[in-house]
Amino acid sequence: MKETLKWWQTRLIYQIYPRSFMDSNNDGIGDIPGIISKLDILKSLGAGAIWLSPVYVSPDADNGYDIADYHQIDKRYGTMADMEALIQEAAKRDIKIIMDLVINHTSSEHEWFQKSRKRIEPYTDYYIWKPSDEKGRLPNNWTSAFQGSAWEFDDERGEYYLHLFDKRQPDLNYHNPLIIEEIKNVLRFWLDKGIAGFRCDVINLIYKTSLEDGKPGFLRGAEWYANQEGCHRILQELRRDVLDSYDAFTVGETFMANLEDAKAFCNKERAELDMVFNFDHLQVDRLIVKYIATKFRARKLLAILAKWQNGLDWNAVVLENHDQPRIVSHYGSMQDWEKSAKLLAILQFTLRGTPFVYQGQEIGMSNFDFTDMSNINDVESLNMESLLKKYHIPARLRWKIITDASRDNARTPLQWNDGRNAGWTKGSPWLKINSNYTQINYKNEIDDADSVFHFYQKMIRLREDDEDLLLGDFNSVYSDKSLMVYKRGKSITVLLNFSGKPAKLKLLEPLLNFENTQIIVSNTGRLSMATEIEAWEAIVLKENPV
Ligand code: TEU
Ligand code: CA
Repeated sequence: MKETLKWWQTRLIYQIYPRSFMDSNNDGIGDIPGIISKLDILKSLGAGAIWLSPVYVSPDADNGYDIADYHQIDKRYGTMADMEALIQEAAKRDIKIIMDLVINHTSSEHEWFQKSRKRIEPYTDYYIWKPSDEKGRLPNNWTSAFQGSAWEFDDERGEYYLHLFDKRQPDLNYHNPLIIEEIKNVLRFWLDKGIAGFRCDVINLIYKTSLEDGKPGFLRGAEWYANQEGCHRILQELRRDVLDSYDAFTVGETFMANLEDAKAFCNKERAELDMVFNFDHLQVDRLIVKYIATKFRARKLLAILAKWQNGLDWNAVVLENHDQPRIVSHYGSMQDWEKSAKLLAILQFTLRGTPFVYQGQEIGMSNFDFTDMSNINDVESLNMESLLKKYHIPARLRWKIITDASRDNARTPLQWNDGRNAGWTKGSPWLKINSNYTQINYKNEIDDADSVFHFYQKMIRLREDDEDLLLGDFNSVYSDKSLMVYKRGKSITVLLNFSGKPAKLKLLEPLLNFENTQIIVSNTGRLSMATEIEAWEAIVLKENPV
């Protein structure tokens, strides 16, 4: 069975946010040589592939997710020679490189946009332009994911253009066949350099079927641009004409896709994407939008996990990325930092699918300890702050809303040691370093055999070696407010207590039989089952072979 799996099913994929990973030349911005200098550590962790967030030329309105040139490396990250060295050095260690493909939009500084606004052919229709009517009204009521209208008026062209994200990120026009050819060239360019595939940014939003008004709601217009038939057709074309010839891997970031949409994107016969990211399980403690908090419930988390685990043949298993809060701050507890970080590792590596670990997750990095708005860089948070101000929301409430949800929580520099600037730079870091770096850092954890880092290392190997963890089906057994139990395949049972209080296992006795099982891993060093599970305890049991 295991032999028939693809490399992207067995390996751990490690996400690097280059800006914050490691600064090699002390200019305060992480860079490619910095990544190369740490490849051995990533190898020892168990990384089989690296997904690199954007390193292309960018004016950084959205930290690289606004690309001004798809064929060049931004100077701050290094040179094309550095990038080629990274691909080679990674290959020497049997680590594959996956690039971030941001093709829903470009930067407004991209040459295509600069020419499009001047109506220079063939760029005139590269973007989605609309004249205003005689009353100067917006073309429709769509809203941007980064607050406000999705339309911006361009004085030079005298028309509005669409931007689903920041106004410095104009959306490309996928009704224009020239765009699809341009994108094919981008794919070929990078695949020819030896990369293994792409993480495709908001890929399910690229095709706008119509520009009619959207229904009332949070993100207005989504019914006309999310998960459209036109998007599926384009993905099939990219796969057939380019990706298949390189046997390239793709994972789609499909924000606003439900299970049915995801099934279509991942269906083998349709040949579109290999897997998709879904984030429903990271919204258990949120109401409608990420800014409105509610109580965490293990019962709800298990229901969502079960739906996706059983609904798709293969999942991308993710607890963190550069847009999400740190998982130990989110679903764990800083009071029980080490135990809860290890519990979350057990959760991640006992689910079915490809695990993605985001830089710093493996040492239990936590949310940023911001002190005021001047610490914040994230364009989404800055736009949110202006919007909240416009509606006269009091400063304290604004602060709470922003610090809880800011994407900068996950973007602070990686904590390498307890020295100055966490050993990350000798210069001045682009974003403040979390002050807990004296405790939480790579150096401490490498030296400590019981650390969160070594626990991740162990879980990564365990998942690769155990056939049921890798391939077994997923079955929910029990859940309540804070306790969750599930099985993988015939032999594995996982018990997790998401709470600072111990819990009785009595209720579970009729459901589970602990006889003839052994504990293969726990975050407390437990040797045998009892009638209670400790606070934040996590246990993996395996049935003995008969
Ligand atoms: O993210 C898209 C996306 O879903 C988030 O930005 C989302 O709107 C936000 O996190 C909700 O709070 C991708 C990238 O991962 C993100 O960093 C980019 O800003 C965005 O696309 C635009 O390229
Ligand atoms: Ca640098």
